[in-house]
Amino acid sequence: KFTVQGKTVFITGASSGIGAACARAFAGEGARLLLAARRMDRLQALQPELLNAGALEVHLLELDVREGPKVESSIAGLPSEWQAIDVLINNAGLSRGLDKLQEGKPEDWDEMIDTNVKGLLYVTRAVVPGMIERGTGHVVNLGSTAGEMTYPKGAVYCATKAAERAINDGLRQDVLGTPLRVTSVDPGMVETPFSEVRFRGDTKRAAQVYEGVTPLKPEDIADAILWAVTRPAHVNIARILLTPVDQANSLLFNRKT
Ligand code: NDP
Ligand code: 8X3
Repeated sequence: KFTVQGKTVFITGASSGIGAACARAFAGEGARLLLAARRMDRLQALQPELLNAGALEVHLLELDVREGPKVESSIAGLPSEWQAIDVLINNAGLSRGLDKLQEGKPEDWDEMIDTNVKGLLYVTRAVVPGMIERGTGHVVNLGSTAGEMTYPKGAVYCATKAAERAINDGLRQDVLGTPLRVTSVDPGMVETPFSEVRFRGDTKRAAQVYEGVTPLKPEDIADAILWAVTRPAHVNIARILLTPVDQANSLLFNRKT
């Protein structure tokens, strides 16, 4: 088994939902946590709990993954003891709106593409060369059932997750011959602030998304990620697709309402 005790785990989007759950899961294994997001107050509020849960050390990084040059300089400028990243969890991401393509807002498209696709690329580009140099590393990317099957009014969000899938598979091919591992974790419906973000704070509309089903919890995704990372060093889990029992794919749900 690959142990994460004392290893440096970099999680983007650690201020909420799945990223925060990953921070808790890896804290419980005694990892050193490098946590990034735009909302530093959220990360600061999480820090004492993570140290109590067993994290060896926690370092916080204010980062907007959309800002390419800043991503590069922030990661290159980390204190030396935080430079050797063992595990990168590319989790930062979002959806904006649920609109027919012909009625969609280009600014929503930009935000999703800039964050979910370009942001993921920028962070990966800044971290992977060091992993190759040190001869160790695991990149975990957050995909989605949305990347497998497009749903109505979701073309652009779904496209970003289809892109994640191609990038995940491409990176695995490009690091072949190194000891690096590359995994995509692709959840279906997970109850997090994701829908509140999608509907720009409309909590009533967000709550409807989860009505009549038992969704996944962020901890379920963190558990799958921790499992993939802790396989023996010669085992690469290429992809994990997980849904609630009430969900068959990105279009088909068992709603009890
Ligand atoms: P949340 O809204 O709870 O968390 C999203 C995280 O991403 C926040 O920590 C946010 O931090 C961060 N983030 C967003 N934009 C940026 C940015 N520009 N720079 C840095 N960080 C950013 O949603 P989830 O936890 O649900 O989502 C996490 C990932 O999981 C996303 O990639 C999402 O697409 C994916 N996913 C979610 C599913 C779900 O049903 N919830 C299902 C499948 C995949 P901050 O705002 O502080 O910067
Ligand atoms: C998030 C799941 O179905 O809301 O990726 O797009 S979905």
